[in-house]
Amino acid sequence: MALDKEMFKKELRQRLRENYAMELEDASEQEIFNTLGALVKARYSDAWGDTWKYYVNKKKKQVYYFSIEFLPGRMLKSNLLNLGMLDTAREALTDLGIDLDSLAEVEKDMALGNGGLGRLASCFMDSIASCGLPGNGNGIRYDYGLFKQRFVDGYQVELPDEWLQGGNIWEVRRESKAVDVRVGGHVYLAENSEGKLKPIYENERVLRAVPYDTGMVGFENNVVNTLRLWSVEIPDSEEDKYQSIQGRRELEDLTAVLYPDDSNEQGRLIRLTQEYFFVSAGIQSIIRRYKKRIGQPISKLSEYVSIHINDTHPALCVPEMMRILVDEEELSWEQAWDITVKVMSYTNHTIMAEALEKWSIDLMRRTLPRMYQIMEEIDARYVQTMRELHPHDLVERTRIIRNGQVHMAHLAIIGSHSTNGVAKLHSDLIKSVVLHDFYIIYPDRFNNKTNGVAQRRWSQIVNEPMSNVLDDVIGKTWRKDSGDLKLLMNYQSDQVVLERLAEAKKVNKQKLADYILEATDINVSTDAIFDVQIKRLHAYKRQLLNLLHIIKLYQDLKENPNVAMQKRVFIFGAKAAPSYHYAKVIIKCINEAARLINNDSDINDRIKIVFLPNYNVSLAEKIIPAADVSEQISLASKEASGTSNMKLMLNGAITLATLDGANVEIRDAVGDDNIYIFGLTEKEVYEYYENQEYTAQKIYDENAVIRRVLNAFIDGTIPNIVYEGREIFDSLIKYNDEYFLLRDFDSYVKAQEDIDKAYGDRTFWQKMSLINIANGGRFSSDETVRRYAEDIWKIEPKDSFVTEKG
Ligand code: GL4
Repeated sequence: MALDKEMFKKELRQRLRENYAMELEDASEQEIFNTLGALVKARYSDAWGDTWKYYVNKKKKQVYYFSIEFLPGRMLKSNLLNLGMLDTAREALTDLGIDLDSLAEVEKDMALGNGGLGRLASCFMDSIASCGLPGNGNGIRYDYGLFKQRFVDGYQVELPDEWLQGGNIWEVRRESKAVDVRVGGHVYLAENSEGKLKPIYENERVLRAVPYDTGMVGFENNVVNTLRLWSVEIPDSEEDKYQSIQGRRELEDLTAVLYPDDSNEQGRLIRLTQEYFFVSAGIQSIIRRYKKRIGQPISKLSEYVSIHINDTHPALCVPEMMRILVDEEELSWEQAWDITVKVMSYTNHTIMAEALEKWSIDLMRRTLPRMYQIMEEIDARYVQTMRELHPHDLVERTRIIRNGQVHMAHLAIIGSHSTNGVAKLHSDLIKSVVLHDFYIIYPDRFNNKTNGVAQRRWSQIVNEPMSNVLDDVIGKTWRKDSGDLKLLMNYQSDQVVLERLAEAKKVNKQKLADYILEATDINVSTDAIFDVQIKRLHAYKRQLLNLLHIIKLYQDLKENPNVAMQKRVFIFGAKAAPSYHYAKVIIKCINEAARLINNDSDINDRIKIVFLPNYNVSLAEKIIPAADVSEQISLASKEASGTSNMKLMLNGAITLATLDGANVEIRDAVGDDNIYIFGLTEKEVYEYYENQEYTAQKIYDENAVIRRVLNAFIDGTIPNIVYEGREIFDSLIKYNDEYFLLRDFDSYVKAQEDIDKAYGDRTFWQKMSLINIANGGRFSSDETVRRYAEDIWKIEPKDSFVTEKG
C-alpha cells in the first residue's frame, strides 16, 4: 500500500522510538537517517523476496554480473525515487522541520570502485532492475572504499575511507549462504576408489566468504534484484591456525581495501587472491542455488545462468567454472568446456596496454595451484585445436600462457562466447588493433555495446530545477522513458522555454558556487562559464592540456588586460592513484596555478581555477547539473568510452571534445553544430605511431605561444613548482609528449575561442544546450542493458506482475 504523508511521519516517529527509544526532536541526524533508511528498506523487502521467488518459480534465466568494483554512491534518494516515494518523503520531512537534501548528505558514499568502470557497473544494476531483467551483481565488500583525497600545500594526500563507520543501512548479512574458498598449498591428481582422477589438496588455506546482499530497487516496477558482495572471515575449522592477531589481520586484510588504481595494476599477491576469492564464492553460490532451486541437470546450466566478466579482473570465472564442473560435478572436460563458453561473456574496458592484466606463472602457481593446472590444460587444448586452423605465430601470440605470464584477457576471450567493447570506436579498435589476432580467430564473438548512464539518477535526482521545467514543457513521460526527451526538440526556438532552462542552470550554478565557497574559500560568479573536467587523473585524459590553455589565457590577460573574453571558472575534480607519480605532479601544478591566478588582482576574477578535492559520485552530482562546458579531451583512441560525457550533455552542458570513445556518438546525436570538436583523429594518431615522425621539440621551437606557456613551468611564472614544473616540461619536450598535447594545442585553443564567442550569444548557447538535453536519452543504460540482455545474456524481462502484498 502506498504510504501517504501522514502515515510516513507516524511511521518515522514510531520507528525512532522502537529503535532508539527517542523522540524525533532529540534524535541526531545519523539516527534519523538510519531510521528513514530502515523505513525505506521495509517498503521494498516484500518485493525483494517476491522477485526472487518469481525468478525461481518461473525458472527464469538470470545473469550474474561479476565486477571487482561497484560504485553506487548514495542510495537514499535513488531508492525513494524508484519506490515512488520521493515527493511524499520530502513533504513529510519538511513538515517535521527536516530538509531531505541535507539529511541525504549523512549517507556515506558507497565507493567500492575507482571510476568509470565501477560506476558503469552500478548504472547497470539500476537499469537491470528497472527494466525488470533477472540480474544480480557479484563483487567484494571492501571495508575501506576508494581513499579520501585532501590537498596539503597543493599536493594530494590520501586518507582511508571508513564508509562503514556509521553502519550500512542497506545491506543484509547472509550467514547461511557463506561458502569456503581454498587458496595456496599444493594440488596433485590421484585416482579415487572408482578409478577417477581427482585433485588432492595439501596445506591449502580455507577462507570463509560471507555474502552481504543489497537490494537493487527497480523504477516503479516492484522488481528488486540483488547485489551480492563478499567479505572474508576465518572458518571455524581453521580457528586454531589463526591464533595470533597478526595472522588474523593478514587474512582479514584480503577484503579490507580496494586497489586504488583503475588501469595500471601491479601484479600483487593480495589482488590476485581478491580476484579468485569473489569469483570462487560467486560461482559456488550460483551452482549451489541452481542445484537446489532449479533442479535441472548440471548439463543444462547455460539455459538458466549467464555470467558476465566485467573487464579481466573476474576472468578466473573460466577456470573456476571448469573446476566445479570437472572436479566436483564430474563432467567430461569437453562437456564442461562447452557449458563454460556458453555461460561466460566478457567486456573489454580499455586499450591501455598497461591495464591488460597479466600474472607471472610463478605467482599464479603458488597462489592458486588448481586454477593454474586448469589454465594450462585450457591453453594446451587451445593450441591443439587452433594449430590446425591458423598459422603458428598467430596461435602463439594468442595463447593464455606465454612468456612466463598468464594473460587474463586471452583467458576471458577464449573462455567465453562474447567479447564487447564499450563504444563504437573502441569496439572497432579492439577488432582492428588491440585484439586483432583474436578477431581473426573468433570473428563472431566480437560486438559493441556503447555505455549508458542511469538517467533517473543523473537527471531527475541530481537536477530538480531542470526536471521541473521539462515536466511543464514536454509532460512527465520522459521520467520513465528518457527517449521522450526528444520532444524537447520542438522548443528549440521557443524563447520562453530557453529562458526557463537557463534559469534552472543558474540555480544549479549558484548551488555549486555556494559549495565551492564553503569547500575552498573561493568566490565564483555564476555569470562565468563553468568549464568542467571531472574524471580520474591520467596522462591520456590530458588534464594538462586544459592547464596549458589556462596558462595561455593568463598570459594573454597579463599582457593585455583589455582582451575581450567571457569570465570563466575552470573546475577540476580528479583523484590520482597513490603510486602514479606523474598524475600527482599534474595535481600539484594545477593547484599552484590556481593559487597564482585566483589571487592575481590583474586578473580580476576573469578566470578562476577551482580544484575540488575528493571527487566522488556525490560531488559529481553537485557539479554536473551546474556545468556549461564538458571537457572530454583525451587523445583520440585512448578513452574507451567515457560516461561523464553522457551525464554532462544530459544536463545541458556543451561538449568540447576529441573524436574519442563515446564522444563520436555524442556528436552523431547532437550534430556538428552543437558540439566543439578538435584535435587529431584516431587514424592520425596511428599514422604518427607508424611513421614515428612526431617531434615535440620542433613544435616548441616554432610556436611562440606554446613556448611561452611551457616556459611558465620552469621560469618561476608559476611559483612553488621547481621540481614539478621541470618534470612537466621534460615530459613534453625531452620525452617527446607521449599524448600529443602540443600537436593538439592550437586546435584546442581555437575551439575554446569559438566557445567563448558562442557563450556571448545567449540564445544561441541556450539552443545548443537544449539540443544536448533533448538528445541525451540515447545514452540511457536502460537501453544498453537491454542490448546486453537480448544479444549476449539471452535473458528476458519479467512479465509485469504485482507483488503478493500489492
Ligand atoms: C574504463 C574506461 O577508461 C572508460 O572510458 C569507460 O567509460 C569505463 C566504462 O566502460 O571503463 N576502463 C577502465 S579500466 N576504467 C574506466 O573507467
